Amino acid sequence: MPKKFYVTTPIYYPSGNLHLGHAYTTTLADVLKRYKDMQGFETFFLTGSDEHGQKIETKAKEAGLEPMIYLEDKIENFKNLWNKLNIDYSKFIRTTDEYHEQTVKKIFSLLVKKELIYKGAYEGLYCISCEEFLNPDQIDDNGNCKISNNKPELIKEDTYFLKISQFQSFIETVLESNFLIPDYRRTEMLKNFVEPGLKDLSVTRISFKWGIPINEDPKHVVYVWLDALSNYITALGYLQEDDSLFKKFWADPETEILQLAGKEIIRFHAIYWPIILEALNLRQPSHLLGHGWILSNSTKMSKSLGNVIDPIAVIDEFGADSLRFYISYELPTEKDGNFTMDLFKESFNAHLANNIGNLISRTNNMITKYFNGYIESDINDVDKTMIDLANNTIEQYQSLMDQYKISAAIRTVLDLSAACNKYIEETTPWNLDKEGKNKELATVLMTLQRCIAIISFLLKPILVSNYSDMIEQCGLENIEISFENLQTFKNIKFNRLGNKKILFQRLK
Ligand code: ME8
Repeated sequence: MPKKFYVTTPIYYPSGNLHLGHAYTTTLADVLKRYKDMQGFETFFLTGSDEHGQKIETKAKEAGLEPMIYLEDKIENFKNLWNKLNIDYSKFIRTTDEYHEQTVKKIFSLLVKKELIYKGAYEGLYCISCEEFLNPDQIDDNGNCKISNNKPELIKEDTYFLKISQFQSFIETVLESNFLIPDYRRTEMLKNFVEPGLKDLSVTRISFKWGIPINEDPKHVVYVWLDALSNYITALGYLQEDDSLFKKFWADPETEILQLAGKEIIRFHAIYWPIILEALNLRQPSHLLGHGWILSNSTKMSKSLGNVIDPIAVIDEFGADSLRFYISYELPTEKDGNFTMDLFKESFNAHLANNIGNLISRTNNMITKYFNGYIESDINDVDKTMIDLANNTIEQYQSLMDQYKISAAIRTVLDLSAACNKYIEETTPWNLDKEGKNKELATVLMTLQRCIAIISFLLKPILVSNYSDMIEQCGLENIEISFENLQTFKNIKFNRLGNKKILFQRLK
């Protein structure tokens, strides 16, 4: 039985167009999904849109449209972006999908039956942009929400509460485990939200309509978090007639479940979501990867602040792979990162053009020049030191990817490529040719060819569009490559080099 991997992104608000921040999380999920595919896992990758709530209702009204009409365009745009970015999701969930709405009602009723939901009244300051009630420490000196910069509204209304407070010690145990990564986020959560004491969560509203009306009291609509978080299981068929995906990708304790979320919503995924799952007697995800923000002029790139980069513009000008590379390599998840066009171009030139592109081009030129594109020698006639280094890289790369450390994994590949470029300088194949040392020349070039195949394969989850060109050029078109057969090359035999195309041309 193949191992199973389920990966999710947050479902994004269609209150505006998606920007680089959304492309960031979704690309990371896609890279990990593709990596697991390469390892032979059976995978499922979920993304989607979070369509209820006051913010969407207001936006639609401003546009003079019914919410569903307003949403059509936006969702088209979401899917268009994922298509352009080569995002290979298995399912796109919309919280307005009928099956999702019906299941959320069932979840609500189940929680009522378990006496984990009760009716009360709420008074507090609500940030519409973040769709959450704010604690005093989430408000700045001017009375604005620290994240969105918007003025919160005073709201006083009847609401149903979820008894979060009852799960204090449960959540302490969850956060003391290795569920939330990186480590330091656990301490943050415990210190800021759990230690002060968990407060019950308001899960319904009555002052607007754009949510899921509950069966028990239809003037109340479930909004944002209970609705949104449930998507991770409703999409798989939880409490529905066909729940085979749910059984396979969630209920099975063997499935590796990874959820990704930006740091501003870790609290919902690391506290409320585990509690909802526990309340429903369901297993926990294996890991929640909480990542930092892409900043723009040292504040969060965000729709409400209007300081966003449009990923479509970057893809149209430079191609999807270059953006996928920048995101995966230059923006490690442990900290906040920056994106400017200058940084983007510098990174592209240093790593893709000057390091990898250059290695491929000079190696292939020499194989063409000295051997007419095909080296006739024993596949084992290679430089052992270099091959050991390459095999080490394969191991290290997998170990880092298994810990979801994508940037560090890519670093190992870039280092191997740099070592190959250095190997060319040291062995000077042009001198070996001049001196008539044909056997040595063949060994050097065969070693490089093998390393390039390894480099290409390891970058396959990131450089999705260029991969086939990289492989074709090095003479491995239609040859099955896997992690196992890369270690020995027993089953990999190079053909004559394929058509040459310039890969990763330097950007001005
Ligand atoms: O929060 N840097 O939706 P949302 C990095 N619907 N990542 C960023 C980012 C930035 N500057 N800006 C956005 C919601 N993101 C809810 C989620 S899930 C059950 C409900 C990414 O449209 C990051 O993943 O505001 C962040 O958590 C998410 O987009 C927020 O998207």
